[in-house]
Order: sequence, then structure tokens, then C-alpha cells
Amino acid sequence: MKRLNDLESYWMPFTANRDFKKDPRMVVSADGMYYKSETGKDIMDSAAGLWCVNAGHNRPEITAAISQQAATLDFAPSFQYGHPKAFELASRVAELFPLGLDHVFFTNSGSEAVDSALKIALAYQRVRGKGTKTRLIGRERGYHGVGFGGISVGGMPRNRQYFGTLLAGVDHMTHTHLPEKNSFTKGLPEHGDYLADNLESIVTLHDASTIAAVIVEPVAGSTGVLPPPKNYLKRLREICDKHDILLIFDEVITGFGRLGKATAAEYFDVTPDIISCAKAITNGIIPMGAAVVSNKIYETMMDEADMPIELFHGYTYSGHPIASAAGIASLDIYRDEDLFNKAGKTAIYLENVVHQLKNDKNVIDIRNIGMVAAIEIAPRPGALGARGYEAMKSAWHKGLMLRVTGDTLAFSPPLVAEKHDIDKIFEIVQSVLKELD
Ligand code: PXG
Repeated sequence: MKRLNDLESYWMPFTANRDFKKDPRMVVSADGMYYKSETGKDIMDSAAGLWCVNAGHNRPEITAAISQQAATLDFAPSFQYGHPKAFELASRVAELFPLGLDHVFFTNSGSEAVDSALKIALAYQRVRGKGTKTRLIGRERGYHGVGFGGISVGGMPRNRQYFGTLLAGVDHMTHTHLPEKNSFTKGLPEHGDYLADNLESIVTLHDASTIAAVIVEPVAGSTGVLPPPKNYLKRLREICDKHDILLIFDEVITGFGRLGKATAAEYFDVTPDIISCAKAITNGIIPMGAAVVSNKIYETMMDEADMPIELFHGYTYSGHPIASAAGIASLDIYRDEDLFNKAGKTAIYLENVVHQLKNDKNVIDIRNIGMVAAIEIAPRPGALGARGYEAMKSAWHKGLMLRVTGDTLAFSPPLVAEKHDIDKIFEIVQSVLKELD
């Protein structure tokens, strides 16, 4: 007989389903910096949901915008018809993003934003008469979502190994993690900018005439928080320019204030040709993503495309009215509360607090940049990831939602976090570390 309303029907994403269902961590509401669990316990959010709730939970301005929009225009077709809110949000995003990246293609997630960015890069090369430029270059340890494009350019082995042959014509640069030289660095690592030259070797191997684009996360997030070595991104930009290769920054995590600026591009003063973003574009309240594209790419597509529809790509829900309304309301909050600057200031405090855990049990590295930090703990011999997983479970029982990747604890609190919130997060983390064998 079918059992209804148990936990089996829902196949949870990126989750140890069997273990979760034995001892669920269930949240039922959220406000500000806190969730409430099913049993009524406050659970501090140290990850802004999944790196997306930058203005904190339950913002009445956003919920009001959503309900008003739902009652006014619940849906409008995104192909061959428009509605004003999508245009308004696109202009607002273009205004926030670097000069010259003024065109916004909406998607519903980061994965779709990445796949859209890759497809736009390929279409652009072809439309401008460089149709042999088809290769896509990613980086080891990169995370670009879970679409076939994203896992092909991505460099996280488990996200790739089960899923067949992936896209052809993809290569990867080496990652930039150099623990022997850079561990316990505050901010950007001193060593490793020369790793950008790895792209030169890849160009030599394949020839620039076969390469369409390079995609990197400016700060690698999912793999365990790897800030780029000083000057690395500038060198990547120079090599791409030299060989007429597009540079894509995947800013799904870094976009909308995570580093104290609207984008990592602004923070690092390096302008890519396309930025993929998602998450905090709506404060996480409703799914949305975007590929934000340079004027050069957009104008070439408009001027040179050989069909009335310039790009054969799009989603039913591209620029969904409710997501657009949520996006506008979120950007209003970020502006009115000067949230990105606030994040830049709190980041200094976060850096000091997190590095105080340097001598705690099992800690082998601490990394941070902006409102992002990571504590890497030594794997238990023969059980990679076990300590990290236990830390996550123990934190939950102590009232903290903790993101863990392997044996790295990753922190990305809402940007509204105050100093006392940061203190509380790391008090709990310290007590978790103490008890972890
Ligand atoms: N690119 C990057 C850089 C990301 O971080 C995606 C693409 C995909 O976005 P969607 O919306 O399709 O999930 C991401 C998502 C974590 C974690 O804690 C990170 C992500 C998602 C969930 C958890 O490491 N990043």
C-alpha cells in the first residue's frame, strides 16, 4: 500500500537521504538571521540559506512586492511578449554590474545561468564568423551548477563521474589551492598567480582558434572557499584578451554584495565578458538567475544574427513577473540599506573572529574573503568527509545551520549579520570542534 505523507516521497537534492530521513533536520519558518525548527528551536543561519538570503529572512518589502505582483500579473509569456518588471529589473542589474555589461538574459537558477552563458559564448563566436571557436575551458574544483554544460566545465569529480561523457571539447585549468604555501592566509593568497599561465599551456595545446571561452568562479565557493591568489584574475583576463577568448565569471555566489561590492568583477577590478548570477538576485525568495552580457556580445548578436530571433534559447519562466518583482524589491533593500558596504565592514570583523579558531582541534586551514569564510578540518584517516558531516549534524543540535563540503566548514552569513551574530556563530562552531573526535 502507498504510504502518504511520510518522508520517502521527496528525493532530496545533494542530501544523504537515508541518513536524513532517520533523523530529519526540518525547518518550518525563518526570520532575520534565524530559522525555527519543527520543535520550535531557533537555528542560526550561518549560510544565508544556500548563499542567497543576503538581506536576511522574511523581508516584508519583498513579500509585499510578490503578493502584489501575483495579484496583478501572475504570468506572462517570455517568448515574443514582454512585461515591464522584467525590463525594469534588467536595467537595475545592468546598473549595478560593471560598465559595459549592460544586457541581461534571465534564467531560473545558477545552473541555467551558466549554461546560458556558455551557449551565448558559442553563439557569439559563430555569429561573428569565428565558428571554429567551440572549446570551453573550466578549472579543476570549479562548481558551475548541475546542468550538462555546468558539470562539463566544472571540476568537482563526484558531480561528473556518474553522468556519462559530458560535453565534448572541454578542458580544465589547474585549481589554485596551494595549502603548503598559503594556509591560514587572511584574504587573498600571496602565492599562485602564475597558475593563470596554465591557460597559456592549454591555448598552446588546442590553439586559440578552437577556444570560445574560459569560465571561472572568481572565488571558488562550493569546493570549499578558495579565494584567488593575488593578481591571478588580472592575469587570466590578459591571457584571454591576448588570444581573443571570452572570459566568463560565474558570480552565482559572489554577485550582489557577498564580497562587499555588487560583483566580484568590481571587487577585483577585472571585467569579464559575461557574468552568470542567481541566488541573491531575489534574496533567495524565488528562483531566478541571469547571464549578464557585454555590449560587444549583445550588439554583435543584434547586428549580425542571420535570423529574426537572434538567440534560439530561453525558458518558459525567463524574467517571470513574480521573480522580477522580488528582484526589484531585493535590489531596493540592498541600495536603501547600503548593504554591500555594510558587508564590506562586517567582513573585517568576520576575518578576525574566524582566524581566532586557528589553534582549535583538527583545524588545518582557515580562509576568508568578504562575507565568506571557511575552516578546513583534517579528515579522519580513511574517512574523508566524515568529520565535516558530523560537524554539520552536531551544529544543528546546538542551534546552528552549517554548510559543509567534505571536511570544510563554509560560512556565508546574511549580509545583515551584526558582530554579535558573527560571535555567536563561531562560539557554536568552537564548541562543535571541541567535541569532534
Ligand atoms: N555556479 C556557482 C558558482 C554556484 O555556486 C551554481 C552555479 C548553481 O546554481 P543553482 O541555482 O543551479 O543551484 C552555484 C550554486 C554550497 C552550495 O553550499 C553552493 C551552491 C548551491 C548549493 C549549495 O556549496 N551553488
